[in-house]
Amino acid sequence: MKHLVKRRIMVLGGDGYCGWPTALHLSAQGHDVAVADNFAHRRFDAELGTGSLVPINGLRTRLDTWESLTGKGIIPYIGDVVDYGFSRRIITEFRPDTIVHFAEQCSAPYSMIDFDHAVYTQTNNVVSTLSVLYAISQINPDIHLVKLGSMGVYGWPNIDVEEGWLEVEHNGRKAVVPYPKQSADFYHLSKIFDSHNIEFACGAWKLRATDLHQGIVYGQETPETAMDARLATRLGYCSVFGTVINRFVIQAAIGEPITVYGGGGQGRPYINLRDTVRCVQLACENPPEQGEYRVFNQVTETLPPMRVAEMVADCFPGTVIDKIPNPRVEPDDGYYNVVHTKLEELGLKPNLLSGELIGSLAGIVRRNAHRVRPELLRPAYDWHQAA
Ligand code: USQ
Repeated sequence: MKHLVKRRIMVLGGDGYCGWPTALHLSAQGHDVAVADNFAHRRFDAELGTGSLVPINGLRTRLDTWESLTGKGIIPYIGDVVDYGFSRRIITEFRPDTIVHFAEQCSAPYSMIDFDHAVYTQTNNVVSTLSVLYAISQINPDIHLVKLGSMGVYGWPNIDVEEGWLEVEHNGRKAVVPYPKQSADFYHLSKIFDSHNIEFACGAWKLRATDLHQGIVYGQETPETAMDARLATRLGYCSVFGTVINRFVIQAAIGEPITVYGGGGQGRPYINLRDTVRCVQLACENPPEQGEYRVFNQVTETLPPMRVAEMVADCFPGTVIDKIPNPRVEPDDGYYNVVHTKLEELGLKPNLLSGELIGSLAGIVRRNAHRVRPELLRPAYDWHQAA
């Protein structure tokens, strides 16, 4: 059995959908954990009138509950990592050996609302990563940055999506180059800029980083959050913050039609929340060499949205699948195949979408069905035109 190297891990964005369960999971594994958050997602909910289907507690209550149940303390830092002074302060104080960076605006539809939301998304995301890169390089270049990227940075090329790099032959010469990046919205473009900035900093300043290109996360419970209702993580269901599998299960469980955008015929990449927290743990516990920029495709399976809709509908007889005009600019059909072996080589055992997982999510939905505002289920923004 592998001996645990106890690490000091700071989770930026540690109050969010993925960040909070990740912080708990790392703490449960025996690591010393701190979280930093500026509560941006709670502000987006106030701005748009959206919210979590499952009630969520404030960070203080969450941390106190975790400590009372497990005896493990997690240190909170409240602030914005876009602020370079804040980034420097928390790294100096907590002295992490690993920083997990989730602290970005996470929604493609949010980034496409209008000019202000596009500018906010790109400024917030790109500058937060620059701030962390500069702080690491100035304070302790040995720190391993584990950065949440996105599978959406690869677009939908008509060839296999490789894990970070592509071997090309051009005019008789061969090279291994970063896999071409293309994207369909300003949010995913921000992740592309992040990747280039991180790769540059690893080369120029000899930092070490893992870029986790994560697929579409679904699910709401992990073993740690399921210990107590006060530890619950958010479950978005609106068209801006709800991710597709969660939305389809919520729609079907409350008797609303499942909204497949366009034809829904092309594959998309997915990962269960339980696997997200495990992947981040594996990345933290197996750091790259100094100066190395590493890419993992954090995805466990690919399915077309229409196939997901059918799997969900099979669990709820009588469910209507409603193909509605696609508010996004994205292909409806075509080849999509993703290589994702590196995390499995490190020990990930994927939880694949199944009737059982759909059923357990549906149970959570039914307990909170009275909180759904059905009008938030329909797409609110169209990105065929600049607003
Ligand atoms: N979709 C539907 N019906 C719906 C909602 C979505 O057909 O009611 C379709 C969309 O058209 C899209 C797919 O489902 O093709 C996924 O949409 P999504 O909203 O679940 O996910 P997306 O906007 O791609 O973004 C999400 C997360 C983001 C993360 C990304 C990973 O919000 O933070 O980076 O998944 S990935 O998609 O691999 O880039």
